[in-house]
Amino acid sequence: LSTQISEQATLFHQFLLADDEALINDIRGVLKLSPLRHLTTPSGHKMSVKSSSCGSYGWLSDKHGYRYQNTDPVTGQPWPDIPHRILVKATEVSRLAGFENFQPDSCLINVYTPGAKMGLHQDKNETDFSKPIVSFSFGLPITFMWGGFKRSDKYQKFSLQHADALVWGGKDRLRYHGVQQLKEAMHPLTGRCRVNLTIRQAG
Ligand code: MD3
Ligand code: FE
Repeated sequence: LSTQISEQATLFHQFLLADDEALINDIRGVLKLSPLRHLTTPSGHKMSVKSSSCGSYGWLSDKHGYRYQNTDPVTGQPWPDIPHRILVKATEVSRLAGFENFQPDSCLINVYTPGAKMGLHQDKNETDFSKPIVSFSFGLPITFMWGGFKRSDKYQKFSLQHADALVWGGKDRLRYHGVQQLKEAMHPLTGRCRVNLTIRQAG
């Protein structure tokens, strides 16, 4: 079952359900090597999500700006590899959405606890906007905001739920998007949090 959000954005409901526990364990393995941390925006605000990355490039935000970097500043080491199962599911779902030749080299892990949110923004630190982005959601549901090409454009709301996969690219690649505050609740696999992966070809 899938929902066509826009011409080049497709939400595959519960696409990851058969592999949910294995995928969550894969993420736990990454987080043992590169732990979650709060990033700071260039303006000096602490982000409400906690983040880490895996792959050749990890996304960072600090007082110097937003960028991708090939080492984790916490460990001084390269980021952990993207777990094979995550790569397989991401390339499989991107092909279903009509994007061939997607070779992910970066996976941002964002963990939301109740109250955490992400305001409307564009993802534009990647080098090739013709490549899609794939997002995986686990645990508690959240309300996703799907906007236009200006921050002030109206947005539509969709629920992102456990084991959902979302793929977008093409003309929709630079849309403003975000998520509303996570509501207090408990999920059997993740506890009181939501885990979001954004899988990208950054370099
Ligand atoms: C549509 N995360 O990490 S993922 C992010 O659910 C981020 O945690 C959100 O935005 C989350 O950068 C949304 C789905 C998503 C991501 C980027 C998009 C949808 C998008 C870019 C353009 C259009
Ligand atoms: Fe984003």
